[in-house]
Amino acid sequence: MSEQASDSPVHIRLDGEVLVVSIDNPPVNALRQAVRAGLQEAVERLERDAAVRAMLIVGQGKAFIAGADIREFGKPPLAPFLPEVLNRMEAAAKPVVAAIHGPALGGGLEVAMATHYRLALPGAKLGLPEVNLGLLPGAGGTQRSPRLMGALPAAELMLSGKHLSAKAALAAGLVDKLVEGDDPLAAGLACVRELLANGAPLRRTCDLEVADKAAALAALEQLAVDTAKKTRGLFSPGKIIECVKAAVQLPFAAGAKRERELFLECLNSPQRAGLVHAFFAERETAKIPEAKAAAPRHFAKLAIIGGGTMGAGITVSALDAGLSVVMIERDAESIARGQKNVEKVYDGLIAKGRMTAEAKAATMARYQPSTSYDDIADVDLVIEAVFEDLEVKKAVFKELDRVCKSGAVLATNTSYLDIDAIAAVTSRPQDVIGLHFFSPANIMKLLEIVVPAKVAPDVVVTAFELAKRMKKVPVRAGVCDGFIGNRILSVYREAANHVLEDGASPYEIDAAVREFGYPMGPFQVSDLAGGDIGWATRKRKAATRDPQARYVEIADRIAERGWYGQKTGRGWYLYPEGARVGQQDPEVLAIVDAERAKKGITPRAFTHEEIMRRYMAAMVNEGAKVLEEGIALRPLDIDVTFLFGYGFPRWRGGPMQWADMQGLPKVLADIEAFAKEDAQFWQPAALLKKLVAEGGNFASLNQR
Ligand code: HSC
Ligand code: NAD
Repeated sequence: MSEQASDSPVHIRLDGEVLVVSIDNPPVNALRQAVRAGLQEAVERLERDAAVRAMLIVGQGKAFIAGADIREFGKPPLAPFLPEVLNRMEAAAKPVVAAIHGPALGGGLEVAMATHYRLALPGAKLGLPEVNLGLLPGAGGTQRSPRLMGALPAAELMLSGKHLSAKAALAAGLVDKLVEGDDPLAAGLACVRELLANGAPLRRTCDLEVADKAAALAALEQLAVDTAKKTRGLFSPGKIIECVKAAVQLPFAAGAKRERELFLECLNSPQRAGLVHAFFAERETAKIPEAKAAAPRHFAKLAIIGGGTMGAGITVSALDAGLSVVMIERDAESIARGQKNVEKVYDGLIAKGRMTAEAKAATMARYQPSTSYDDIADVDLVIEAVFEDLEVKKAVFKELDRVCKSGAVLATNTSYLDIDAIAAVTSRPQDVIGLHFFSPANIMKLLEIVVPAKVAPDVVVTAFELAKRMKKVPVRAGVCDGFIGNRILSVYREAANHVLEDGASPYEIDAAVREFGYPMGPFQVSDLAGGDIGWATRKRKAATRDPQARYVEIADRIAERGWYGQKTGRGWYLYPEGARVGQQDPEVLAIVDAERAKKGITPRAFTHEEIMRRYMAAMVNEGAKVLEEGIALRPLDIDVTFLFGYGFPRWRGGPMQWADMQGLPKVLADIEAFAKEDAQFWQPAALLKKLVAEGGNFASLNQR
């Protein structure tokens, strides 16, 4: 029987002598203010009600408690605060037990660590993933976890953001007991009754000492050095280690005070804002207009046309999602190579001990190689990944139209080509869609779902369902040259070329971009992907290029020499004997100088900040154009595209979020200043001007 206001997300009732506290805040029982208030009320009842001998906390639905309510960060704080509620709970003179059956993350695990006994059911997932949001555990988690599991394992858990299974949590000392079944209430009540019957003593985590303090401090020193190298530019990891040191060196209350100070520093940092934006944006992109009106078509069997780099990677993704695949290639030799490309991925996993030969055989049993289109008459969905040539793709789609069953979804993995034109060669444009995977397709999370004019809504929804099955992050895009990502990329890459020709070296530009937080700069990326790819695109576009537009020929000069990057041993960098990290090449600098001289350009110096202002202004301006043309639904779709497909630093939230955080007037002022040098390239987007005039921001457009 509920003895509380029915609208409270915390149900408190007495079961015999046990106060059962059930958290009921769907979908994941986040600790919003009303939940904290409910918990506090329960603790007060525990303290004052003589009929209560113990308290049990359980979560309703699929989670125990997934942590603080992330939507509350950045808003004025609302009492009661979790650390105080938990300290009071831990101090209670009667036992408190947590029975964990699903995610117990962040503040959720902090609740559990402040109880006196913790049970875990098979589906439990325990972790302190605050680092992924630019935070640290702020409700005693940095002080209690080292006391339970040891300083180094606790720090590693917090730095990795990893979730532990029930078994792993038991081994780590985070929980006291594993119980079978899926009913946390029954298991929890049985445990509480046993504890009461045995007169088990209270065990307060805050009273424990961290084990082996001297060794722990030495290990933390080393961890701090390693972490600073590994998490370049990130703010909260170093603070997490500071908190763990405090846990080793200080009494609980003093350590918790230090944790609060550092938590607030993290909370107020721009990195927290960027990372929280990324968290929600990643979950929003699947919310598309078509989903309201249509259901996905059934699919179980796929055809992949082409077994090259992309076709093989997509095949692996499909097989890993439990789907069956018929791969089609041009001839016997090509299909043998295609199959080898697929098997290479699994053999790599076997070599690393991450797959067994039996599992590979079971997976490959769902794979069928073929050189005949007649073998795909019964497939539900086709993904074409042949050469990037419109005529070749049109020929393939004519074949698909001929052989595929009615209602089959026909997708192309083109990077740039006009999907409306591809759809038009079929008798069923309503079934044709773009599925733009990124390389390596079995690893990269981004999937641009490109929606041509005539496609049926249920095909779009099917594509999103496929993304979900393949564990990809889908982004809805419209048809244009390069869709969202590659279209914007080609513009800021051009801005980088301008800076190169005007005076910065490729090595300075790469360094500036890395300093901003990217793992690699654009010239390193070009060397990795192969300079021939961009060269081919430039040649394809040469006929339609505006002769008035500035064109930087330096990359062509490099490619003409056959310097395609890593695969040829040199590109923008030198890669002696297959080295993967390039060395600066004086000959490249000489080519750059010669090209400048040819155009009469006197090179000037650029600071890293000046380089990035141009790089980012070009990115944001083109992003705004992509939005005003409806190619992207919302700014967050652009952000997610860059976070998951282009290595944009997650802690900056994405380019549009970055622009909001800079202030749009500042970005527009930069573009207008650059336009004085090159008015054709730097044409401010109408949407950007409108937002600045209205005092608006991109975030306001995410609410659609
Ligand atoms: C934290 O806990 C800080 C603490 O240290 C407290 C500090 C207090 C200090 C005070 C000092 C004064 N909040 O992912 P899904 C939504 S930080 C709000 O699709 P799944 C999500 O947006 C937090 N909403 O489901 C989505 O909404 P939609 C640490 C949250 O089954 C829906 O739930 N915890 C939310 O694939 C379903 O989510 C974390 O970082 C939250 N905490 O995965 C855990 N969590 O339907 C973050 C989820 O409207 N969450 N939502 O789109 C996760 O990792 C995953 O969501 C789960 C479920 C594994 C829980
Ligand atoms: P690739 O050259 O590695 O593979 C293409 C394969 O298609 C070859 O194995 C070839 O034999 C096969 N093929 C050609 N014509 C065929 C036909 N008529 N029938 C059956 N098979 C045929 O190329 P890739 O890098 O895998 O690119 C494939 C597509 O994916 C292109 O449209 C490309 O733009 C796109 N794409 C590539 C990348 C990338 O980084 N490589 C990223 C995203 C998208």
